[in-house]
Formats: sequence, C-alpha cells, structure tokens
Amino acid sequence: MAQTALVGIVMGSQSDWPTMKEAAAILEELGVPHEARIVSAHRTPDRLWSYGTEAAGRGIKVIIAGAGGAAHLPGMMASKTPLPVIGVPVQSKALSGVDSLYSIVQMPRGFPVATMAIGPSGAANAGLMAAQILALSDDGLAQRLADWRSVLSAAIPEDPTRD
Ligand code: RP5
Repeated sequence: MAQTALVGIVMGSQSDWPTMKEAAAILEELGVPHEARIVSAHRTPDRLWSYGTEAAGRGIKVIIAGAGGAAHLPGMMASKTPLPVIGVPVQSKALSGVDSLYSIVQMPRGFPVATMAIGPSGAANAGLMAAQILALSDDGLAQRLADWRSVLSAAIPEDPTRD
C-alpha cells in the first residue's frame, strides 16, 4: 500500500513542474512520502479551497507551493490551512521571477509563507526545509538529512580548478 503523503507539493501550472520537480526529487531521495498536484489560485480556485481545507485532515504535515507571475497560490493556501506553507517563486519570462518573489514574500501579518529563492534552487531548498521540519519528530529522517549534508560537503573541493 502506498504510504500516506506527508508533504504536499502544489503548483499553479504544468509549466511549473520543471522547477517543482526539484522539491520532489529531494523528498524522494530522503524517503519522505509526498504528492504533487496542479492547483491554480486563479484558474482552479475551488481546487485550491478544497486542497487547503482538507490537507491537514488527510495527514499532510507541510505544503510546498510554487507559482510564477502574480503568484497568489502560496499565500492563499496559507490562509486556508494551519499547516506550514513553503513558497517557491517560479522564474517568470517577463520579469525573471522577481514578480513571483514579491507576490509570495510580502505576506501581511498573520499568515506567513516561508519563501525560498527564485527557481530550481528554491524548489530544492523547499524540499530540504520540509524534510527538516518533519525531522524534528523523526530521528531516522534526521539521520538521513545529516548524511545528505555530509555527502554534499564532501563533494566540494577545497582547491579550485584553474583553467
Ligand atoms: C502561474 O502562471 C503559474 O504558476 C505559472 O508559473 C504561470 C504561467 O502559467 P502557464 O501560462 O504556463 O500555465 O499561475
């Protein structure tokens, strides 16, 4: 039987997947059960409403929400769920994702969104942040995260290659 998802990855469009797959890849690597859904604040507002209302009851613990342009999805999701919401600004064509970043990061007092960097690095960090939150109550995951960090550190050479 498939494990119940602990992290919900939502995105405004299929076109966000090349960015948001980085979050899914990290969670996969760390063995964190997750799901991915297209939930648009503008095009499918009813889906947003029901996802936000039902996520906690279904066993989701953290939501990662990525969107680009007028990126209302993370903030609206935060208003509909008591779960922590991690926002990923997707790089837009017109304004390179600065529009996405500003749309997500400037939440009014009361409904926070933990906002990551623009683009794929931000999505990967969202996966790591979600795992770190879950690791507070999961020693096995905490160890896998520590190992993951050790591998990353060990892969960084001390001496630069001089071409
Ligand atoms: C946003 O509009 C999505 O999150 C996406 O980043 C952006 C463009 O969407 P598409 O026109 O590619 O579907 O809602």
